[in-house]
Amino acid sequence: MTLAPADRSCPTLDTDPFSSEVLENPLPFQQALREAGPVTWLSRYGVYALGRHAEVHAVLTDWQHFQSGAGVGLSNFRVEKPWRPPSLLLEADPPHHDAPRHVLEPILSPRALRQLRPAWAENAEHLLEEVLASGAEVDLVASIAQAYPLRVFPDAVGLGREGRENLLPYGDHAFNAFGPANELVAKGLPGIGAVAGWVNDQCARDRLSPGGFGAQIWAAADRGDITHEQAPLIVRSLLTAGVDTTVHGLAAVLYAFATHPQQWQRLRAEPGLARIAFDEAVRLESPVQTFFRTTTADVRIGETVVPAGQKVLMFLGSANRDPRRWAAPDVFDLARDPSGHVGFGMGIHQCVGQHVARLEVEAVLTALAHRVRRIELTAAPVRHHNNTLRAFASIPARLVA
Ligand code: OVM
Repeated sequence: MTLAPADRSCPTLDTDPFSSEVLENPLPFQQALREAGPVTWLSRYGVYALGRHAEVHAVLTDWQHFQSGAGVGLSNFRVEKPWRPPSLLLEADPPHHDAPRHVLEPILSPRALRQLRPAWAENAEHLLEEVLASGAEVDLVASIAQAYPLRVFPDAVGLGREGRENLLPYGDHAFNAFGPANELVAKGLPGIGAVAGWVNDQCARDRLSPGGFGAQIWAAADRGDITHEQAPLIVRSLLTAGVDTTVHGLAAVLYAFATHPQQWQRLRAEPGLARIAFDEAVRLESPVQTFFRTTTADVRIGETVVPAGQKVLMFLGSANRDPRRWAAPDVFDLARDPSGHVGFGMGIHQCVGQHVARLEVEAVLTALAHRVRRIELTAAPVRHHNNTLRAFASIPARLVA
């Protein structure tokens, strides 16, 4: 049986966007999707897909017609039981979404993060010294992109020392689980019970050290801003969304500089460009590639009427390279204004942790800009496939001090 759209005039693509071929290089599929029209039926999964910036942006900012409460993955929570209790933030709509969001926002705000900056900068300098001392050639993924967030972020949440290695496989599985139940999901299943058990245990009040993000979430429950039942699930959101995303964002910006040496010289001359560099790398690489919404009513997109209750897949990475929105979209360019990219989403669900990510990446890039003249690839980078994330397994490189 091939699934057909309700509205026969809607263009159709039969490609599986979660196949290993597309995950290895999604750009040709994304171009075909953008060129097919403002909305396209994906026959393989029976969902609508958006690849252009205008429509992705419009859907992200219209939570009334495009809900998250039925899940932001392929599976509809009203039909299928989710693999874990839904996130109170990501997989919720107003009004339920709002109290958790308002609790988390000030805890992760630029103002609140100011006190972390000196320690995070020092931490980045220490890590870089270790990396430079470790030898001529390094894997930028393991030695920096994974190592740095795993040093600073769990401490900021207030986690103990034991078991932090569970964070990466947990996040990797959570992001795979937004896609279809393919072999990437199957590969995570045998270990996920133990990993998720550890993550859930860390969300309890007595596991979280005073002053950290986790303890601040519990303090909000004491004030009555959220319930004590909600608190551990909001801590869980930090542990789900706060590690792999930053790791792959850092890898993206390091890869971008390794492949654009003139831009690296520009950053060295002007380290204040570190934040622009990160946003430009998030635009170009889009570590989070896709999210779904579910229509709450019949809605028109372009010429197509999408019926109520339909899943709509937004290709953030495609919107971020849409030539209708960006000049020379495939070029990493510190001279451009990358604001308006949808790599962190847009609207009420826009990444609440983005300031944490920015501070981490700024610390690392600033340390590198002061110490490293050149970042040179020494072998071909290897991609890590995930149903939602655009990621690297390894980026072999030489850092020339
Ligand atoms: C969550 C969450 C939020 C954003 C992304 C995400 C796995 C999860 O609240 O658990 O991806």
